[in-house]
Amino acid sequence: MGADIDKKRVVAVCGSGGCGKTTLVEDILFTTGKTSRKGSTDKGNTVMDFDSEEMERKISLQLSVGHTQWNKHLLYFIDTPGYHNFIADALCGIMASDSVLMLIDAKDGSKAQTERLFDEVKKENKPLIFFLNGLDKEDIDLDRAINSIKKDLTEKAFLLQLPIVEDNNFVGYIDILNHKAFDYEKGEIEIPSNFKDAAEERYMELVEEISTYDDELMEKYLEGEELDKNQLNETLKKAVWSASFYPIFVGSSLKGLGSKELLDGMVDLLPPPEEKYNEPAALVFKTYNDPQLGKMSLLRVCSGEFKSDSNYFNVNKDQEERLGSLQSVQGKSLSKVEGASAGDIAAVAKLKVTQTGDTIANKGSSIKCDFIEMPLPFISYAVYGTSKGDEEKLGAAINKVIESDPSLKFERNSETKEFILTGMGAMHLEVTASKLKNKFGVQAMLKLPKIAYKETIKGKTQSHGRYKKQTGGHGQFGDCIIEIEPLQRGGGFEFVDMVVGGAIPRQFIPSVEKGIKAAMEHGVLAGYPMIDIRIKLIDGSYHPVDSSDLAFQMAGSIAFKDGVEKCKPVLLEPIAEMEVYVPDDNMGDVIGDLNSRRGRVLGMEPYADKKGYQTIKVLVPQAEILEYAPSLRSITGGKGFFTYHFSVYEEVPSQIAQKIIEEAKSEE
Ligand SMILES: Nc1nc2c(ncn2[C@@H]2O[C@H](COP(=O)(O)OP(=O)(O)OP(=O)(O)O)[C@@H](O)[C@H]2O)c(=O)[nH]1
Ligand SMILES: [Mg+2]
Repeated sequence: MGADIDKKRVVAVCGSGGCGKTTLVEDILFTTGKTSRKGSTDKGNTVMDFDSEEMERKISLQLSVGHTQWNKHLLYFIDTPGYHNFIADALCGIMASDSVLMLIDAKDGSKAQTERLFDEVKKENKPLIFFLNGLDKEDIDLDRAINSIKKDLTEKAFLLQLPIVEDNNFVGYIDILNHKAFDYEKGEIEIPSNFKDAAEERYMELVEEISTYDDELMEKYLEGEELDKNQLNETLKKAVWSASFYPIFVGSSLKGLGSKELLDGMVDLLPPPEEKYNEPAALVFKTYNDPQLGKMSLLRVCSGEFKSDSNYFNVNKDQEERLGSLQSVQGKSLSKVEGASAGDIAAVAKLKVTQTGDTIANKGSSIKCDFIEMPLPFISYAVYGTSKGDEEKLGAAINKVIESDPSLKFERNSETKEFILTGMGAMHLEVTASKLKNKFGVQAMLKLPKIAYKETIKGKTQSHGRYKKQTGGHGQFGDCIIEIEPLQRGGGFEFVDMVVGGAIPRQFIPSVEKGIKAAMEHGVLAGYPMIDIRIKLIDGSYHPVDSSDLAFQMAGSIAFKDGVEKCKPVLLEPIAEMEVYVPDDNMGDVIGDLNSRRGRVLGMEPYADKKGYQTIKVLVPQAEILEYAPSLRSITGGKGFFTYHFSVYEEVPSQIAQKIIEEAKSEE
């Protein structure tokens, strides 16, 4: 705030779980004098991971914002979570920033989640700098780390710095482009002789690539002429801005090595914000709950200026929205500002209609800042309150949690009557349960959801039902003969009235149907609803005084219950049509695993959105999907993913059906 637009940088800090993002941002805040001691995620005292759930688990669960000044520039950092369970906030962070700082742990190299995030950054066409972190760790294989970036992410990644590691001690780096070496403690040093060849090799490779971005430079390079430093640097910047060339910086955020050079790199090589519109527009990219202030929204101003305490407009909701005090953000600390302009990030409390992803603009505006669909959650658990009181408060509390977590879904399953919480993984749902307890005082229990089994019949029969009661005054009498027969899958329920000659008076025919429908709610095998059945009402009799609606309902119910036992009842289960996306190399194992889950492969084809991946279309019983996600993750090293939707009901194989029936009986 207060800086010229070309002196601002808005950067999302991304990377796989635990690669050191938060530690790096803490080091930057400390190095640039924003904090007086460096926060540590291990000690749970960072500016960025301020939520109690994060401190307890020592991982980032949601994005958070920090800012600092460097070389007269204002830098905003959006520290994002790395674990795939919390990817929604990483995506929101990418959308709110102009460029990305992607951390890679030098020990691990690129991981499945790095690939997932890099794909997203590519889609959005944002410039990106790599930071190879953790070089203080023992036995780092630099080539292996760089090759994993080149192989899994992009060929166009190039080291700008060559780390100097001596006897497992990371002491400095060579500035490859400028042929200079630095010791982090001593400052500039001679290039160590054992690094000269490697540095020269990297230089040639780098310059050859950079010169493809400028004809004049290319000519000079090919002629073997001396290259102008400025021209080289300018072209490097152009290449990075074009989002097709990715420089790699090195360091150790734990030891505080490399941060200053990285800051220089961000200022020099990453683009400033670009004002896209000629009126104020801001993206709300995060909603969270502050213990004191309540609902907080984080705004990334895309263009124009916003003033505190003024009326604006939510474009997505087509409603007015008043912004109270705008605040600058440093983790959880907020401080009031008068306004915010393009490229700034500000927080504002208690917006009425606004949700994550919405655009705030002037009244009547139709501008919508770019945002993306949140990933579809796909792991479901049934959620129960542990007491009656908890049960009552559960829905409202979950909806509060969902407000700050767009990748969570909550709904009631009308078949099983269970409340179903769906998220990105088991850990995501556990964290949600923990938030419910610690923030809203609601004890919730997660269980595997019930499967909406059904029952049907395979045979037909005729059945007679009679209900007769003689009490003191007038009695009850109903009597009917029905035929019960199976319908095709998906046929539902049919009722055919074939009564002739008034054997059952007209007004009681719907009563028989009603009685049968009620009986079908609870099947004879395991109590699941019955479907795909046709009833023909053939005949019956009545009593002029004693017959009633209720008596004919009873007669229908008795006829059905008696008859259905003789119709070879069977159990049906929901089958899902699933699409599984997997790397080519894992195809065999994934298909083997699907077979063991009673899956039937319908077809396979190359996955259009990602090279080296296949799509498997497969029918799988829903019961076998409940715990599929961890299995797929382990087979594919976290790279595989899947989507599914309900397809049809099919008969459960008898051995499995037997178990389900026994379980249902023992529950009763
Ligand atoms: N040796 C070493 N350890 C590091 C380095 N950077 C981070 N760590 C450690 O790695 C662990 C995870 O660090 P974080 O900064 O929380 O990682 P993160 O990327 O923010 O993790 P998530 O946000 O949960 O994805 C902590 O124990 C850090 O102390 C580093 O450069 N060297
Ligand atoms: Mg973190």
